[in-house]
Amino acid sequence: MGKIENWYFEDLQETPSTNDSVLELLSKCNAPCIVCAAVQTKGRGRLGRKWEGADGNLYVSFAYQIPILKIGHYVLLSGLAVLETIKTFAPVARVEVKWPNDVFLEGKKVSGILFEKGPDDYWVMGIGINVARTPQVENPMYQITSLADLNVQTDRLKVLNVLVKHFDFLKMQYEKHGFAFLRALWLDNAYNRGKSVVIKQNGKETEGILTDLDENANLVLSTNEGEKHILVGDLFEGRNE
Ligand code: BT5
Repeated sequence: MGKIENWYFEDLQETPSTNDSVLELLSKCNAPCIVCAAVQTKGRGRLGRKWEGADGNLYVSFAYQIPILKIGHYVLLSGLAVLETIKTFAPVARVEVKWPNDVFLEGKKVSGILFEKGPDDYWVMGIGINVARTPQVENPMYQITSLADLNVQTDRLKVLNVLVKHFDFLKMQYEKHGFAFLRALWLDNAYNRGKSVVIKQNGKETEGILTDLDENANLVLSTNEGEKHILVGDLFEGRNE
């Protein structure tokens, strides 16, 4: 077992899902830890969806303690850490956070994040970043890209080291300045802010202008029926541009 900054760390050859492997490491070290893998065979997304891999991409999971009432804040924080990481490697590209915590590069999905509950106060934050290849995905929900598509030459472990630094820094800033700091940074970098969006959830659609985030990190939409606060769902571009 190695270390990255203050995190215990393991890099595996292959695993079904790093979100499961990090729980095994946590049971051994009983402290915040990170597991990544060169190959992930059964990567998962939200709601039972699949996360597709390709050679050279990053699959990584962090296990750390989060107070239950702050989960929404950490969901945003994780997306911002990935956003800053992608910006480090692609400084002139358009990089945005798409609610709740996808990261888009030039309008296409480059990263997805999955939070799952661990033991006690621990949560698992699983992050996939398309580094070296754009994987084949059947009927993707959004267009997909990778750092390699922008001719960025790097490797998954370099990306991971930068990601850990950004995550640690943002977490420290959040602990010092509170949610207002995250909210401002998130809104400055939000995909489709001020534009029409559709949130799909369980076959239900809500359309409105993406205006804000509330204190609990819910999305605030301005709709024909007034302001709506959205807790979960998938965000798509709206029809009334
Ligand atoms: C996510 O789910 O975007 C969360 C993905 C989290 C993956 C990481 S990898 C490390 C850790 N271990 C795991 O097992 N998981 C985490 P969701 O918002 O539900 O989006 C899933 C959808 O994104 C799929 O249905 C596809 O349409 C699309 N997709 C699948 N693979 C993709 C990829 N590599 N790049 C971009 N989009 C992808």
